[in-house]
Amino acid sequence: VVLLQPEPVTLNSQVYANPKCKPSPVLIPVVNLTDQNAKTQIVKACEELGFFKVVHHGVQPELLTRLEEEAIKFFALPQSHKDKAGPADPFGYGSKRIGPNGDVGWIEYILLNANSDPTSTKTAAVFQQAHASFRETVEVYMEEMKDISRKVLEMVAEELKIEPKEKLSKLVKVKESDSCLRMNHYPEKEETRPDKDEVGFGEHTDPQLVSVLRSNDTEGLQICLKDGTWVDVPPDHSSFFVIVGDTLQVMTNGRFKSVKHRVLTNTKRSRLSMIYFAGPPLTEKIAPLSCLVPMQEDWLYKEFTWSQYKSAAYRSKLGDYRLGLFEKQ
Ligand code: GA4
Repeated sequence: VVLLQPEPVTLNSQVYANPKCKPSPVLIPVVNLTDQNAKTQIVKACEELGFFKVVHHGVQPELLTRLEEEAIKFFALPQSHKDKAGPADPFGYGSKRIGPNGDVGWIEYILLNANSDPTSTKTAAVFQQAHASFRETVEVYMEEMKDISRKVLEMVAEELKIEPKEKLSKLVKVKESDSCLRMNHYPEKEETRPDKDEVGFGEHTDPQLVSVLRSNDTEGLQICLKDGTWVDVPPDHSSFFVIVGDTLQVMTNGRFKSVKHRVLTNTKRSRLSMIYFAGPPLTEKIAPLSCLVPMQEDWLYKEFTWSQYKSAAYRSKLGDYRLGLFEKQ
């Protein structure tokens, strides 16, 4: 893991194309999931950045290509077809509007619940409009993403000596876990506004435990360092990026940081990303882990259920600091 290298390094020539973002000397930590030091590297990255890249993850490249192709086909459907699966409520197809409180972005997306909820008519409509094999590909992909989140959380637990050792991973493994998959399509830039960055997806932290992101080879994702600097994340379509969410920040009592991130679109190529948000069951009580922080007076956060946190999130704007409501004074 190489962090904050003193010498500027060439990350990717595309990175320099974004005028809002200076070339950055920061390298994104890379974790080989099969390496015996992976757990130490993961914890270090979660503490320092709340973000890292995963290689040797074991997911077949064909699956990634297949899902990407199916998603491209969906987004290429006539607008009137896609609109039958929208507006997102929060599941289903959404265009430009993100969440219920007025946030917008240069984006269209599909949001799907991992526990395919038969009552969600919007989810059903997505699959009705899509190619027949889309649902199956999505299901296989979600299983793989659940597995990556489980592995990451098991390694975190091992390194931090969390007891019982399935404490974190079981939250994403159980069938009640409230996880979802988002497919984001950032269309090519309009020729009429060639040098203006559009906000594709505004800055925010993810509310869940961890998110696992995969994109095509198009730039746009940026993360915010602790000092407030935004840095480009060079795209890599064969790897995954893991993002620490608010829930893991709370459970580690702030030792891990949920990383602020955003997507700017300033490109002639469209960006396609899929993100799996690994969340706990709705009724799960979230609080700092007593094996890490035995004295309640040292807890930085009040206890809440995931359901309460989610409701609060859906009352907030994308960029709000949602954890503030649950901090102890
Ligand atoms: C951000 C992370 C995930 O994409 C998401 C988003 C959700 C949505 O788009 O429906 C939210 C956003 C996200 C946080 C604040 C609320 C809820 C939009 C919004 C303004 C699916 C999630 O879980 O929280």
